[in-house]
Amino acid sequence: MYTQGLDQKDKSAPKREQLETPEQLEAFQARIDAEEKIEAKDWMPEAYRRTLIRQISQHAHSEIIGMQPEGNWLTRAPTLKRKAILLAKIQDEAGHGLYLYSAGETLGVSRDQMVAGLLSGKAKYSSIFNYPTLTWADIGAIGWLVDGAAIMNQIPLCRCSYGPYARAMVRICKEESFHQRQGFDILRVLCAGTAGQKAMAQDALNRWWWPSLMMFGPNDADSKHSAQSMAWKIKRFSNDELRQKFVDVTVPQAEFLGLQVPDDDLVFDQESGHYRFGEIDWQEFIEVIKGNGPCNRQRLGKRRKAHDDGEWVREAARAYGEKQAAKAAA
Ligand code: FAQ
Repeated sequence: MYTQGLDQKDKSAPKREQLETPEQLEAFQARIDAEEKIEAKDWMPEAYRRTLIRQISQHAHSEIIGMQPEGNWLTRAPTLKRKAILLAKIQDEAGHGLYLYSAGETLGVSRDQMVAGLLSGKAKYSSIFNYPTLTWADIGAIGWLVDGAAIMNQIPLCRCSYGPYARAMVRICKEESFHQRQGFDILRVLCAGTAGQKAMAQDALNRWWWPSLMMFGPNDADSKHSAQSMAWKIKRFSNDELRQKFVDVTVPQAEFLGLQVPDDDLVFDQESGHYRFGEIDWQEFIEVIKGNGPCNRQRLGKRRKAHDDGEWVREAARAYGEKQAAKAAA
């Protein structure tokens, strides 16, 4: 059904790659090393283009699927004000998805192809959005931890070597920063409330802490794309470096809230100035990205239904386009 996947485009890629000369590759790397931005019409190695399409489309899909866990609480937000804020945040995420699909399109892949990759299950989206939002405190935890982790990863992407992606990230990061604060504020209020409210906040932290650390991807030793992506300055920091920065910033915030980070091995190392933390359950991470997380089927099922329900809109737009074209030709 969803057949216009990314891989169709990729079939011709090795042929184009074979035409690349060492001089072209060297000149390209020299531009990267000189911190020049690569723009859509510039020459680029096919593997660079493919890496960007993979990362940008996965990033866009994450923003779109990421609307679902929070959407679950729109009708049950505790006050009108919280509801209005949550609605605005979720709309921002949709906007991020759209800027990112546009950035992806500059690399010669259509939005339809990228969306088909998501709907067919071929393209990944962030593991974090396959966990359920069981209580209102989960909405606080998503803003504080998930948007917090997203910012940590995305601020360096504002300096990504590919211009259209880097520029899209500037606005996205400003909005994510507001999202992070609104999440922290939800938890701040709950933590200053009744014992039951504080317990709800603690329970949310217990469930979201480890999946948030997984957002940064596998450990550096197991990250198959990191070395090349860093050489091309798509990524500026490794997965483990960003995860460490996130832990260092977030643990004092948990302490401020009076919450306990669910990690018995967590300890501040005076010498390095960093927190040391326990081992991530990588088996859980692998299962989630293989499609076996608690909500994977529900998330993709809902997205496919939304896509199918929207078919009449696409059909109407096509018919209108044809009418306009016929009129112009007459
Ligand atoms: N989930 O070699 P690496 C947000 C995959 S946006 C699923 O280390 P790379 C906003 C990876 O794709 C959150 N898959 O890969 C929001 C690769 O598989 P592949 C999304 C993961 O690309 C908030 C394989 O594992 N942010 O939260 C994950 O160098 C609230 C090997 O990994 C971005 O996408 C994972 N967590 O580094 C929205 C940021 N981690 O493709 C709504 C841009 C790794 O070979 C509500 N992306 N994999 O089949 C990146 O920075 C990078 O792509 C990484 C992964 C760091 C995610």
